[in-house]
Amino acid sequence: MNFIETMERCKREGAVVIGLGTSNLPLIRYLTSHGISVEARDRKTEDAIPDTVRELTSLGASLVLGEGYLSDIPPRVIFRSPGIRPDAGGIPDALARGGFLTSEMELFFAGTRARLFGVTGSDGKTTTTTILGKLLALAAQRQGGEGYVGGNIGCPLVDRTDDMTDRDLAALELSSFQLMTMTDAPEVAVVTNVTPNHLNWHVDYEEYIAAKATILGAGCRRAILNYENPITRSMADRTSAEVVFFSSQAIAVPEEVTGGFLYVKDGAITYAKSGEERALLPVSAIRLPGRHNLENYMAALGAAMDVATAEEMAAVAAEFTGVAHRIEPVGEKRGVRFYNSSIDSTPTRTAAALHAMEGEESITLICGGYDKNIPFLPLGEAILQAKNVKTVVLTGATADKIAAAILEAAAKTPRALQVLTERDFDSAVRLAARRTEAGGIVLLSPACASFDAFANFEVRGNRFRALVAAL
Ligand code: UMA
Repeated sequence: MNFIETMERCKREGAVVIGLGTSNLPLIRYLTSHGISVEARDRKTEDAIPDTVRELTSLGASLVLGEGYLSDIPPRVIFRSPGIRPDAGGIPDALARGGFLTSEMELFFAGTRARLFGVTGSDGKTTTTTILGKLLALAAQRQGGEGYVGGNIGCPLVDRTDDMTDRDLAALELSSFQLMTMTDAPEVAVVTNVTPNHLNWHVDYEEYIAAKATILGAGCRRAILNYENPITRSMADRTSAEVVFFSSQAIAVPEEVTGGFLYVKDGAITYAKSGEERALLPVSAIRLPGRHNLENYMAALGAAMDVATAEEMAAVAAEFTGVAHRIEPVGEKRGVRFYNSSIDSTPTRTAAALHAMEGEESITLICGGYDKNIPFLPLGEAILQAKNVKTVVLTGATADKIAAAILEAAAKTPRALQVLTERDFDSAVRLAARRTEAGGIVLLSPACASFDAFANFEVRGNRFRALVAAL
């Protein structure tokens, strides 16, 4: 259904909105402002979300809360929030009876006049989207429009739909949860890389990969794919869009690449196509550390290169020093420096953070958190390979699993490494501080989500910052 058909049906029948969080509250405001009556559902009870209940009641929404929130769903237009599986509870039954499943993001895609640039991947989404958003903002302003940044990064855009014009450019971070049921793709799509993640939510790794590949579906005109990741490389076969590969490792355009290719040549990120080359940005202009950030820049530049100028790319690189909670320096005590990388919720993110800190002498790593059933052996291996990691302090629900993975990896690559466990987060941070000598670093890079002890990674990172300040 297109935007007008969806809105018309909502106006006739009313809409059902399931999940009352960051994505769907602005959606409900938007729908009700268009005269649509909303039935709002969530597994939480009224006591857990009193402010939300008050607001929704004042907007005239009816509420179905707590146990049974997925039963007897009326067969109308049904909006699910990203965290709710499309096959949860009574959703399939409502669809079988004529309901239509969609989402805040899908309605935004259908309704906006802005040009859409989507970014997905297991790691690097937020930084790539942030860089891309800055490039698009400069490019949009030059043409009299506005740049927007939204999606999984924490900012829904549906309530801005009506204000947008075709001079606007939007950078969207899209998660597998959002993409899974999308039928539209953005004009330009980036897949940074794909490694196992969210395996406690997706049925299996195949479903996760397929969800990510949705970003390359109908409507996508250009795909920016990581050449060094086998899964994203093979995604070129799953799209009819023009493919541009990027590689942080290639020293020349590989023979089999026939389309566009981004790589580092003579110290600059360079775009090569059909024998012609264009230098986009000197690598030395990038102010973020590590190969993964070079890749984030390549992906963002590849996505923006038709709208942003080389001057705009240089201006963004000169100004951008990183995203909060991502290898963020948060203080120095007794000669020990503390870095908050609370956003690292997967083993690959932690491996990337360790990679970025290669030049450091001595690191105490704080690791562990909520259990998403991700295999931890790659984390164990990354920790053992990073010779400057002298101590690991394990915390949270996954502490024992990570300890076992480190032991397993150590059987293959033995070396001296102190592994301590302190289940409570605050005590773990204090222990890490005590065990680190002047000149060393304490790095919070949990390799896990935060939900075992915190509302989200930002709360965890802020707690870390506060604990460091109080040391
Ligand atoms: N809920 C249910 N039943 C469920 C799941 C959730 O009733 O089975 C309810 C919860 O009680 C809660 C509401 O739904 O009240 C929350 O919805 P949600 O968990 O779907 O999340 P939102 O608050 O709408 O936030 C979502 C993203 N969260 C998830 O995908 C889990 C946010 O990404 C995103 O910033 C926001 O939309 C923007 O619109 C967070 C995230 O962790 C940061 N994303 C994952 C990641 O990046 O790894 C995918």
